[in-house]
Amino acid sequence: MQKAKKVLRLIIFMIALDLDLLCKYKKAKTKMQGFLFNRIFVIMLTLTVFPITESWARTVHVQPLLTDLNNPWSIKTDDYNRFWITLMSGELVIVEDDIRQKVPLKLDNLLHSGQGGLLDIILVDVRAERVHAIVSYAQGDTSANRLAIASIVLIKTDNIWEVTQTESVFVVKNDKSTPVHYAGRLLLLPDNTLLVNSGDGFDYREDAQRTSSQLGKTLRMNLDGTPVSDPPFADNHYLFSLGHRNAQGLALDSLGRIWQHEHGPAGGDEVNLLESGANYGWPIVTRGKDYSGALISPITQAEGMTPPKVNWTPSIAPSSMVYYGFDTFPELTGNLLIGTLKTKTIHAINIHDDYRETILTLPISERIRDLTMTNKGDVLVLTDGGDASVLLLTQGTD
Ligand SMILES: [Ca+2]
Repeated sequence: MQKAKKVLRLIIFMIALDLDLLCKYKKAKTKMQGFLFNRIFVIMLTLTVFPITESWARTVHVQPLLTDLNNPWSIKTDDYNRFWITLMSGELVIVEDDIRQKVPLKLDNLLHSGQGGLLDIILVDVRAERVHAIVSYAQGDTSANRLAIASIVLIKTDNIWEVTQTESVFVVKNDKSTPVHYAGRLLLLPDNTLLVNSGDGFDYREDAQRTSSQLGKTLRMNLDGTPVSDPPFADNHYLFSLGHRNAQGLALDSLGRIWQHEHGPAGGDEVNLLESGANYGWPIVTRGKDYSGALISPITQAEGMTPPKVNWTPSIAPSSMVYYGFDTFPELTGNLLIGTLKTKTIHAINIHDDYRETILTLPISERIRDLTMTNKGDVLVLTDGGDASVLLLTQGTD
């Protein structure tokens, strides 16, 4: 019976996807037809709810909202119920009233290769027809590239969004020849400064311990890219913390504490409580191994190096994190929600209850690229890859 239900849901989902493709074809013909097909698509998907089987999450429903996203990296929502989704190719997908627009960001010297491309976006100032955002992206070529930060202004005129301003904010000063381990996650702090995860570039892991290098660090700066007035390291005013590998998660909790997660190698994925000036150990202290199986370090703790609050060995490949402060899903209140590429699930970590972990398995097994929340506390999941989707998790009934 369960199997028959699964097959039926899969068939409905496939029909919905086909309808979405048809919708796009029709939309090319006339806007009104596209609008109608979009409506039908949304109604179809509303009927396609997927109950989750875990006991704590028995009332959660998963509803696909958007499909056919080509290698997205980040999703944000705003007070106008719009979605802002970055594509690694350098475009921003803006979804407003079921209409989607793709806006090229005109980033200086964007490198779309390997793990590089347009990465994260944060919305700094949001109005109905004007948005100021900050993005992170890979810049350069495959022999010399780096993480860069840009400020963009988007204006809506006659329902069309356009970039009217793109300015470089910051460029990581150390070039690397590997198009991987950019990290790239951004977080706006309450004091209006910006935190940036800068990766170790894979082949440059020793740099994570060098205060002279900006690789393998959390960086902090003003929104215009100038250094902050209270830097913890005298010799490099952009460093906030060091000893990181490839961090793709940053979140603030209800107490204003900063949480970060990072990919370990084979094992050693971590959640860290970030503090200014602290050293988080990589690559001297790790519970992970090299992909070859070789031990990276026999040391799992050391004086002066802050241990993780949570460690996963084997790896889960954490890609995204939000702090869940809503009570829409009471079981999740006070948890960090962490989306993963490897286990294709959401790991909920209760930071107010001894880091108790709950795993939410989604009925659609996809690598998760990013997470965010709606204003009502529903959870939005952005999947990974060339045919990615946005899934809406809502509270249903038993
Ligand atoms: Ca560590």
